[in-house]
Amino acid sequence: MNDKILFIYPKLGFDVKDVSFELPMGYLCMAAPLKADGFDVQIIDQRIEKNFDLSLRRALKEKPLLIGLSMMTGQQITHSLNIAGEIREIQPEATIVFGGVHPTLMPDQTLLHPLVDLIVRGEGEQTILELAQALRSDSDFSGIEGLSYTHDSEIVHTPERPPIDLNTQPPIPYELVDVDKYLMGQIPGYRRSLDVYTSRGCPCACIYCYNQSFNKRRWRPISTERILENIRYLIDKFRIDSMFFNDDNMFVSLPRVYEICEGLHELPYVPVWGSVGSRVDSLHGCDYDKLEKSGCKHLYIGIESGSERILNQIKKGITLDQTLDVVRDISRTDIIAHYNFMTGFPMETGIDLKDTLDFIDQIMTIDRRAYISSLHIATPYPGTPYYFMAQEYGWKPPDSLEEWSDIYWEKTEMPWLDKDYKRMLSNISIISYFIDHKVADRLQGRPLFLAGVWLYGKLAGFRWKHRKFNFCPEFQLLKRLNEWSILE
Ligand code: B12
Repeated sequence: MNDKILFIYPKLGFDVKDVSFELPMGYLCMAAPLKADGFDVQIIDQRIEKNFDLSLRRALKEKPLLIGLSMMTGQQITHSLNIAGEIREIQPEATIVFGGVHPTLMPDQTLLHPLVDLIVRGEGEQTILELAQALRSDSDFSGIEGLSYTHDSEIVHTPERPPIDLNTQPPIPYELVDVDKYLMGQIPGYRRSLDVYTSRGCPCACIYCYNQSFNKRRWRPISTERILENIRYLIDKFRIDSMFFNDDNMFVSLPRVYEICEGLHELPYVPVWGSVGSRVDSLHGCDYDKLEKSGCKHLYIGIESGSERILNQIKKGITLDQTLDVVRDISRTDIIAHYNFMTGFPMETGIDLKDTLDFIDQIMTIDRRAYISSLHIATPYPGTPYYFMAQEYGWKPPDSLEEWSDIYWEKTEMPWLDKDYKRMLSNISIISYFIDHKVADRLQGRPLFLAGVWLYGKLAGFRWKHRKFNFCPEFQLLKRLNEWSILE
């Protein structure tokens, strides 16, 4: 009986060690129930593997029962399809299953691609287990929830699978990957950071986010006990000194966050931590003392716009006053806040843009240590209300799966942004890298780069202060630096 499951994590397109090499968490989560049921799971990460082709060929020799490939919207689609093509050439009879955010949200168009005939929609843990069991016993899989496939040239979608119970999943088998290769130094002074999840989903309605379709605005916390067990394991096994909570929205319930914070003190030692998904409305009134005492160092907070009108239109659910309260509160702590902003919505006027830039200045005046995450142009991703809104403003979505590979904020053509305006927004994005300390903080210990960044910071500061964003010939050089992976 063949019980080999092979998961391959395709490159993302922006693959920089220490910056974007995060654990293939989707695969690790799916491997947990598979392993518990006796399946032999192998994970190959194209970003990490020195000789990827050789590793792939070796793994295929074992004739896996099922091969899984992930797809996030963007370049990962091309890499995923290239790998599928290679597998088909070597082993035409292989069962290849695609999963992840993109196939879940665009199953019909994805299935039109000749290399795709089977998709797992949504959370994969239970669906892949049932599919693997069906394949192992050579039985029919048409009764399994959460699948989309082609049958006699017809597309079939089985009913949607209800969300899984996150608290009854077997422990995540991290040892299936070489964890050392994923340890990162995201917090200055700490080199052994990994991602941890404390919940899935988000109840909010932001129009640019995948959550409304993917998680149906449901928020599901993992029990504090399990979270702490997971962290204890990461400490014991991999000696992590830091961690990033990568949830969509970690702070939905402050009492739960405080409970996690208190629990951290019971561990052999407390790793410092950051959180990627934090909202102003949830943080409003937060007891930061509790967070700091438990090792909190960084919080990423989505503000998106300095225009109340735009905040309302994108259904962000926060106000500028609320935001300033949070900025003031955090400025009194040692926590570094990363404030995220977006630009380029079709309803955004020059005045809204100016309001956003002015608001950023206001934040930086209140909190001189705050980081401003580089401003990106909002992108109409599948499954978001913005995907439909953008079409009302004349945006044409890609006609095929391959074309989704080119959807990325810098590349995507938006009819409401003329060439010069779009270039200016891209320039603002690059300049915003340098208006705070974030790049310099990351470059501690690399004096030559640091000097260059300090020097360019002066020019960027001048440009920012005088809003001179149109003619920036120095960006060719900066693009090269980016390729050398020193920017956040
Ligand atoms: C970590 C992360 C990253 C990492 C990369 C991930 C990695 N492994 O290294 C980094 C930081 C590099 C990254 C980059 C980007 N990301 Co990102 N990222 C995430 C984040 C926060 C967590 C991903 C994760 O591990 N989730 C936990 C696991 C358990 O969930 P999962 O991966 O979805 O997997 C489950 C299912 O999807 C399914 N599944 C997944 N794969 C497969 C495969 C098979 C075969 C099967 C059966 C099932 C299956 O089963 C899994 C278990 O239930 C998500 C948001 C989120 N909370 O998920 C955004 C998210 C995936 N990112 C997103 C985006 C937009 C980006 C960027 C484009 C952002 C940008 N503007 O630069 C870039 C991509 C740049 C590029 N081209 O390289 C979007 C994707 C939208 C879309 N339509 O695809 C998300 C959803 C964020 C959002 N709110 O919109 N990201």
